[in-house]
Amino acid sequence: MKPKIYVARAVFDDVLARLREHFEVSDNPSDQVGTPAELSARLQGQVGAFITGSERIDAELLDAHPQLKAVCNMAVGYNNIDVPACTARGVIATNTPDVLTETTADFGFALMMATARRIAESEHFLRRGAWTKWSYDMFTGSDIHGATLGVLGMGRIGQAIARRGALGFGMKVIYHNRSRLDAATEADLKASYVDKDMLLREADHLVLVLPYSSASHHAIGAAELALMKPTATLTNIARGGIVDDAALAAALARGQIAAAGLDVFEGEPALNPALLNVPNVVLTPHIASATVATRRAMANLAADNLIAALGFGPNAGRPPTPINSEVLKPTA
Ligand code: 8YV
Repeated sequence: MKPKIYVARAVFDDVLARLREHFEVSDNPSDQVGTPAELSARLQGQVGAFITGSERIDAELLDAHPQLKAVCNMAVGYNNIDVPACTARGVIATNTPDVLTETTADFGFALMMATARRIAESEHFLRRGAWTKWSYDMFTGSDIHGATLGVLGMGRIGQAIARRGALGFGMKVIYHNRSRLDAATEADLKASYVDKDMLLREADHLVLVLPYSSASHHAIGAAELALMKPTATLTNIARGGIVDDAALAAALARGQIAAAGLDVFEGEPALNPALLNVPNVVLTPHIASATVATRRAMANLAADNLIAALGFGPNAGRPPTPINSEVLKPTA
């Protein structure tokens, strides 16, 4: 008899078919995001779960399902998974790094540019029929080329954004991260390490690419926004909760910074309504990794992880991208 797994959200048919070769699959073709109780009910008897960032895996859920052996996230960020709780119970958790790096960096750059050059705001103006004449200062924004790019969180995606800024647009790149990059990588990216206050004070365009944790909760709030230049832009493609959205909406409304681009929100898919009332913000629904090719790569990597974690396929027992590899049996 095949082991049972739950695929918590709709996903590509061929990826489901790959999973069905090895497992008895329960899926969710309606793509409803279940409540924690519904997720728990669907996990009855399942040894593996294919999840996305919308499904929360915590100690209570794991305790209710001692048969669960693997939770495989179709996302690089894994703040939806209590990893220590998984590790303590011998449950392998996996994510999907690397396959989305360049796509997500493209989007971060695009959102930063749309924000600085007021693309969404001017399109709304045009669509509502408000364009009657050309004016010298109509929708004047700020330059990207030659400006100072600030990157908060210099992991894989942060570095890919820095590379675009330095090599493609002649930007001066400064960054802040928990740990400093080695000198060779800094030289390659033409990026200079600065403390967080300096990053906030100096950046013309600040992009957030750090993981969410209790330590990064509201890393950008009223005090941090107050340090930024009134001409600066802020782009968040990381996670909701890293920015205090209420403080940001207030700062945008009073012109404390010029504009913001947000792909992620506190409590998403709900939005702080104050953000809808300020014109100088570009809002997108968490789509930074959303190209067909990348979503396929993410889904296939999550499936590879689940297949291997449950002892099947060429990598049986060795999922390619584990988060808590200490749970895996040592190789002989
Ligand atoms: C996902 C993301 O689309 O990978 C991540 O961490 O934020 C996005 O690429 C989202 O989390 C759905 O799982």
